Amino acid sequence: MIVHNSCRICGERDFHQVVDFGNQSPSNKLTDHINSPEWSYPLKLYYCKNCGLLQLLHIVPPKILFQEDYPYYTGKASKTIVKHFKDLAKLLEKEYNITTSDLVVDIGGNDGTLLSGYTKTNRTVNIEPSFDQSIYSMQVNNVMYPINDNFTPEVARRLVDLYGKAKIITATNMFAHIDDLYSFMAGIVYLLKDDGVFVIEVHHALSIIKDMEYDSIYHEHMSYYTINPLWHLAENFGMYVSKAEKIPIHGGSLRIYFKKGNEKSWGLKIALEETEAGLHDVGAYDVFCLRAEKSRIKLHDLLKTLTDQGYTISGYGCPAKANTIINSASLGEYIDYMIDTTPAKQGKYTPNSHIPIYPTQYFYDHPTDYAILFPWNYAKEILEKEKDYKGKFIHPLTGEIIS
Ligand code: JHZ
Repeated sequence: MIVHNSCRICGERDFHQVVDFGNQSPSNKLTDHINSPEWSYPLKLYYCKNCGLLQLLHIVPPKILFQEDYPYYTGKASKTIVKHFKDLAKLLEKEYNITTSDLVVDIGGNDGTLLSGYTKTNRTVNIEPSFDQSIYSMQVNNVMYPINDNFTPEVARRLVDLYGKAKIITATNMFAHIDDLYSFMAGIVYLLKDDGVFVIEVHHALSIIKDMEYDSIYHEHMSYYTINPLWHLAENFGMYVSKAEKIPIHGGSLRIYFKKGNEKSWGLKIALEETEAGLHDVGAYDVFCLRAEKSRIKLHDLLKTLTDQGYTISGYGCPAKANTIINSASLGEYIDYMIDTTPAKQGKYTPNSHIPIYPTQYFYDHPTDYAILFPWNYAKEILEKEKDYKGKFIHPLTGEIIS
């Protein structure tokens, strides 16, 4: 484990501790057996008082987090996210006039879902550290060049030598996973054409703090972004933010477009909203910490009461964020089982709490009185699909009964 003592973006050392979840196993490290050995690492979130970046300073080696048996498959996660990424590819290829000769790159492209959405070029590159995912992206989603590696300047150089520079580079739901942002951005500058665009999507720290989405805090997410640190980063690399949008995915995310040049960055309206929400003031983080603690106590007490009354409880879906909630609120003993649509998660056990994970059919064959809707970000899709469920869904953050 690496322990930093300075901010990943501005290098300053003045931090405010936001939350401390103690030692936790990484959320996607599902175990094969109930007694498999597990490693835990501190899970603590800090706020940089200089540039405002929310970040973890205790870093689990990326090899452990992303290379070995990474079980998250975008294409299996939800219809909503698949549509989201295919729509993004279509939008980008239209906006940037992509033609057959253009190279498009997705970094941390997972199973290739986003790249499968391009229709104007098939020169697609997926730079993906997980071996299984990169093979899958080629076999199932027709990615032309799967590169099984982490993205570094060296990989960028190799890519340019082999296939030329890229017109579009995307990094969605992986930009928060990068520890060495300076090496990463140097690679982007090298790989991107001068008139190209680099697009990222990250969970917005404003949503995390305002809507108390504390479950987004886990080892994979090393940074939690507001606009200011992204401006800072762009400027350091001769780039600017050419567009900044708030999008609803994952409970509220940012979609940021970076281009080469020294123009003034966009995103002021979002930055003002962040200021109004108090995100430049440590008080907002103390309030967040208290609200998260209350939420955990409320959920714990609800599950205990229901169990004492003889009701049964399952977890509907096993996203990574479920494990932050289960472990930080000590819910393991109240949840009989979890189900998940992802084959790579089925037959395994949740980290630390050791709850078995089954395919969705198990939920129909062994219905519980209550089911915790851990992927609350897909509530609409799930509630539509499960309208015949006789039990009740529980929202894991508010502790409210949904149906
Ligand atoms: P989901 C992901 O996190 C992955 P996760 C990653 N860590 C990241 O950075 C964030 O997104 C932003 C299951 N499910 O997307 C499938 C059902 O079982 O909310 C998935 O395992 N039945 C890279 O893992 C999970 O829920 C269903 O009907 O926290 C959803 O995972 C549906 C709709 C989903 O994010």
